Formats: sequence, structure tokens, C-alpha cells
Amino acid sequence: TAEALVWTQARGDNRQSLESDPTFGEYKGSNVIMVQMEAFQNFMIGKSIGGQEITPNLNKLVKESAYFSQFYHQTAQGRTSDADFLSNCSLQPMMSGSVFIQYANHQYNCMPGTLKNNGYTTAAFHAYEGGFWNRNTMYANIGYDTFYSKKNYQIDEPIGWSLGDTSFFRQSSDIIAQQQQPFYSFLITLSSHYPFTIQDSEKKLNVGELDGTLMGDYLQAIHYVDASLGTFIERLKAEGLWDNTIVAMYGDHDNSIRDWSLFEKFLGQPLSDLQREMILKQVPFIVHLPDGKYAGTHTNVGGQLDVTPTILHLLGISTADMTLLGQPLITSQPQSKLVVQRNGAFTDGTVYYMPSGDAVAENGKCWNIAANALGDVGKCLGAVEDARTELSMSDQIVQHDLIASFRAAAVEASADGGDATAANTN
Ligand code: GP9
Repeated sequence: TAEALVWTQARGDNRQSLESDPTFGEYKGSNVIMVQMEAFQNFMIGKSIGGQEITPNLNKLVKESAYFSQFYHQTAQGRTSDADFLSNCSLQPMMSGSVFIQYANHQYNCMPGTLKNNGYTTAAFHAYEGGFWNRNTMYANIGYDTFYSKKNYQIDEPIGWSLGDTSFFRQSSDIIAQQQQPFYSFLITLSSHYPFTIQDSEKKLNVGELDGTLMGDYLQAIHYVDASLGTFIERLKAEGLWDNTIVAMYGDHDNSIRDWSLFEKFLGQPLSDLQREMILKQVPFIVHLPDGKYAGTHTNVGGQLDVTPTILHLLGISTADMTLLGQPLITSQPQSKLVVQRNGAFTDGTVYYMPSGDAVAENGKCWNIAANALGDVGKCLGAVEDARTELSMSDQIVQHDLIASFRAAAVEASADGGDATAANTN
């Protein structure tokens, strides 16, 4: 416990050192809307097929927002639930299974609970069975006041597993607009779930030779979701929320297509192992700020672990004493950092390490990203131990409920008149 506390406190100290940056608290009191987009990969941004833009609405939003072009999902077997845990709770997922299912009753410093403690109305929105991924239990534990699941929606636009995203956003907006401010609303889309079955009438793209393939269907589904997001943004503007709300969006994980010939056909080029990894792991992260500040492409590297520290930093809520693994990505001088994958792969934005076999073994491959070429493995080995430590510390914190122990120790220390570090509670 003591070793994990010292390790996690060092990350808190780093975040605390950034509290003197002018970005800390720049959007204090803003509402927060965060959209987790199903299977939305970064390689969709800015792309066209047959002269038609696939994501015209997000392409426009990207220009008006802080857009992170080197941002990675860090999910494992827990897929959508891992993305949610990483992004809202800033801890690594399990090597196998899902924290939402295995450790739903443990204590965490997740964003909904933190915002609730700071006077926010907190709600999660997802038009599927509330018990899926054990969300009913997990969401109550991590601080959502309300979870609007399938039973709260009229299924008036059936698509794929459940309700189409256009209706999902419309019905969610009806609720969001009525919420007491400030609020945190977390929405999870669904219409672009594998195998991307949307109605023919909603397939608006001419995908040419990809017609009838999984990739063709993926492009159609992403185009549909992009249009849904466009209507959602218009609605937020009409409700007067656009100018007092931080709107963040990120893709949860890859699209599960494993036939690389389909990617190569779409992109019109053969892909190296590194390029395949980038396509699989990179998702867009877009943060629209109320005044449109910090708009443009940000090339500093980041991952889903950094989402909650980024938002809380902008709101001026100190995370110095919280057990969070990530760092704020929007600061006046972006820091270099390591993005660690559950399988032991990692990147600092210049090199990408791919382990072979066992997680974080030292016999992996070290890619030079700019050169798209294998480089000297020695360029990566210095960080292998850091990646290994991050994964094992996170596992200990989650599996042994160490945040509860840190809190108990802090309470005891403060009763003894000592320094009450790690005293934050959800
Ligand atoms: C269902 C949705 C899909 O609620 O979250 O989860 P996934 O299969 O992508 O993990």
C-alpha cells in the first residue's frame, strides 16, 4: 500500500505543479458534456470516399476545438466498459475481464463523483440494457445521480442493437436541457457497433467497391453517427448551452474489423505493422471549449487515462490528492508523457514499442514513428520498466481496493494531526 501511495502521489504532485498554469480553472463552473463514440477510430477524421466527406460535422468541430491527433484508446477485453473506466476514472483496465464487472464495488476517484462533490448534477445516458457491462451498479458507485438506460427511451428509431443515435441524442437533449446547472452529462453512442447494421435508407454514401463489405458498412455507420452528432451540436446551440459547456468527444475502441485488405483498399496503400497498430489504437479526442480557445490540432501524445485530468484541470478542480494515472493534456506547455497499453505496448509520440509475447518483455520491437521504420530497441528499453510499473501499480490499486485504504490512512493521519493527503472522496 505504501509503495502504491508514493507512486500515485508522484503523479498527483506533477498535476499539482500544473495548477499554476493559466489553463488551470480557465473554464471554472462550465457544464461538461462528454460523448463516448462507439468504435470511432481516428483514421475516419478528414477522410472522403468518392468525393463525399465521411465525417463532415466532426471535421468542422475539429477545426473549432482542441483536437488530439496522437491520442490512443487503451482498452482490453472490457472494450466499451474499459474505455469508460479509463476515461472517467483514469486507471488501467484489467488484463482480462472488465473492472465494471469484477470490481464495481471498489472505491475510485472518478469524474462523476468528483463533479458531484463540486455541486454538479451528474447523469449517464446510454440507450441499451442498464445491466450490460454491470453499468447499473458501477454508475451508482462512481457518483452518477441518474443513469438513463434503454427503459428511459422510446425506441422510435430502431437501429442495430437498440435505438438509433439520432433519436438517442434528441431524447437525451430533452433531459439535458432541463437539468440543473452546472451539470456533467456522459453519453455513450451505439449505432456504429460491429457489424454496423443500419437501414439501407440511412446509407447515404456511395462506397464504390467497398459496397457490401464490413468496411463499406462501417463507413456508412460512421457517416450516420456523424450526422447524429451534427444535430446534437445544433440542438445544444439552440438550447443556449454551447457557450457555457465544455463538450468533449472520444472514440472508445477499434471497429473489430481484422481484414487488413479492407483498410488497405480504403486507404489505397499497403500498411506496415506500425501503421496497422496506429489505425487500431488511435481514436479522436476532441475538446470544444466555450469560447473556442485552443482550437487546432494538438500533436502532444495522450490516451484515455488523460481525459478526466484534462477536464478537471480546465475546471480548476485540484486532482493533486486523487488516485488518477493521467495528466492534463491542455496546458500552455504540453508535457511529454508515456501512453501505456494493457499488453505492454507504449509510446511517447516519437517511438512505439510493441512487445512480443509476454506483456512488457524486453524482446519487443521499437518503431521510429516519424520514419515508419523499425529502430534500435535500445531507444525503447529505458521506458519498459516504467510501463511495467504503471500496469502493476494500477492492478494493485484496483484489485486490492487501495483507494479505500489510502482514504482510511488519510483520515487516521488527520485525526492524529498529520498531513491528510489522499483524503479526497467521491
Ligand atoms: C453496449 C455497448 C457495446 O451497451 O456498450 O459494448 P461493446 O460490445 O462495444 O463493448
